[in-house]
Amino acid sequence: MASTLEEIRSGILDGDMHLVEEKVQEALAQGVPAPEILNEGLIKAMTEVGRLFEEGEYFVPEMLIAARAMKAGLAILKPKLVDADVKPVGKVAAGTVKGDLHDIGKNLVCMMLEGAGFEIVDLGTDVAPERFVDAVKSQGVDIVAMSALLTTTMPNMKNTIDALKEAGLRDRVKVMIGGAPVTQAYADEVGADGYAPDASRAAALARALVGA
Ligand code: B12
Repeated sequence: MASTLEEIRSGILDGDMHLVEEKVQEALAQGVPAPEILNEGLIKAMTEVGRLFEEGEYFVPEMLIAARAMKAGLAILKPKLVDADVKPVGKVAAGTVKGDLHDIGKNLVCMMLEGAGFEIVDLGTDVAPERFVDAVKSQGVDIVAMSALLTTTMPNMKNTIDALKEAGLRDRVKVMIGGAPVTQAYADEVGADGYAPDASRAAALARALVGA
């Protein structure tokens, strides 16, 4: 018979949020510690989702519904994790840069990062450089994650990095960038710490940037 943690994992892979909610409750009632449910259930399943996406077995819709199921489980688990004093792997301020309203990819990245154990400060879309700077100043952020889908808004990634430098904050945070027109070469050119082509690799990159 499958263990409850296995059922949570397969519920996430199938995108079955109701099953995931039910099984997370069941695991808690069985006395499985919340950090174990997080690591062996939710994060392990999202790692597998990322692998399936990279291998071309899952596409964006499968990834979105898996992430939604993971979030449903995480919502039940969160208060217990606070009780157990589980610290997130790191804090990420994520946003689509100024002038750009595309947020599907950015939201997917946020969900995968959450699935990888990060706390997310989602700044939304059309985020001006000074708003990223404020988030770093006031929220103890470890990583700034910027998304751009328009070639015309990509320069705002560099403008944000410059604003972080001007505010004397550049050494305090890692900067990662992505979005369809963005490349590793562009990341190198603007002085970002990392680039990833998709949400699954964004999660792996973020963990590497904080040394997790
Ligand atoms: C959906 C869409 C829209 C929707 C956006 C809805 C929304 N809520 O996001 C609407 C209709 C609003 C829209 C508007 C416009 N759009 Co539009 N849009 C698209 C479309 C079809 C899909 C984008 C998308 O969601 N892809 C799916 C997601 C999952 O992929 P993704 O965003 O690339 O994200 C992945 C990776 O890039 C990466 N990633 C993303 N962000 C980050 C961040 C980090 C840190 C990391 C590590 C990784 C990462 O991970 C993600 C998941 O795997 C694209 C075409 C395309 N094929 O890209 C055009 C496209 C981006 N749009 C385009 C244009 C021109 C526009 C408009 C200017 C049109 C107009 N004349 O009004 C406006 C601009 C509005 C604005 N100011 O932003 C052009 C851009 C051309 C260019 N070279 O700049 C495109 C390429 C269409 C085209 N072929 O012409 N658009």
